[in-house]
Amino acid sequence: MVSKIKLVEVKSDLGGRRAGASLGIDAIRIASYKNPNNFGFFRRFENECYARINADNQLFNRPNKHIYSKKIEEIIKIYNETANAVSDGIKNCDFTIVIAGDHSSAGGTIAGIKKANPNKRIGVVWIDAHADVHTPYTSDSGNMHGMPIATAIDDDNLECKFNDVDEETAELWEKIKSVGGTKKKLDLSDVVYVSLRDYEVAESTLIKKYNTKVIRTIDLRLLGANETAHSIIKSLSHCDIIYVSFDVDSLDTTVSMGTGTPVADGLFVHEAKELLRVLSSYDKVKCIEISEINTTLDSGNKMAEAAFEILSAVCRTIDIRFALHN
Ligand SMILES: [Mn+2]
Repeated sequence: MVSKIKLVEVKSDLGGRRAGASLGIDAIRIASYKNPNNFGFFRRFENECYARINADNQLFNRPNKHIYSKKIEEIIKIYNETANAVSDGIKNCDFTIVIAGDHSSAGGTIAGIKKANPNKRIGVVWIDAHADVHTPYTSDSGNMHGMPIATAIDDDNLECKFNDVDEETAELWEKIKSVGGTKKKLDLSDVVYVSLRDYEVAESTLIKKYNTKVIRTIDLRLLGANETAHSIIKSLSHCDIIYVSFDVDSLDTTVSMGTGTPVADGLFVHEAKELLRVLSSYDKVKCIEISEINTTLDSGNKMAEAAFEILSAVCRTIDIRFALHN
């Protein structure tokens, strides 16, 4: 049986340093045409369960008014639209998949999950080379794709304050944190990081403060992706609903360089695929996001092809999950 999966496409590259992440949305569709068996794969989403949020090709068309949270005004708009689309998916569809450009959209996704479930405890599996828990007060770059988790935990990490943030930026930061109805949407101790390997002291201070679980690439490889997935769900068993955020820079640089901030020593495709397949077999997992495919930095369309392989495995698993229930 085919389940009712909501697809939310967030076509934006506003949160990163390099333009092109917004093209990842179309690159993954093109990747689906490589194998004739997959022709028509995206047709299943052409129903009431579909939303596309369009802000492509704006990275260098907008001035940088706020250097510690670049493009924050535009990104607040994306947060609101993403939150509404995701909230609707969580409430009215069997499962929600977000395919995003840069990873800043994930804060909007978390806001949407919280909006749909204000009284539920949210757990997050963050599969990413980066911790994405910077705030305008701690960020070196001011790029908002490094801040999505920080917009959800209501802790600005002022102990590690590094920037002298102006009043307007501070106000906009409070505004973006409020999307979804509450500033505290998530406890950082309810996040599990997978393949985290490139982060700053300010971020590791927060990770230590909340005793957040970090599964390194080597840990996953030694235990196996399948067992790792089960252990993650077990460690989030006190949470009511689980969101899996997959930044393709969690993948190893030998897989592809088609992402804004590639980092060595990442996951292989078969590991990420098995991890996401097993995670999505659990009923508590309601939403998965794939982000940061940048084909302009790739040779061929390798990263999108890897992401599509993982996406189709997730969809197959969701279909099986719902067939078992119906
Ligand atoms: Mn990320």
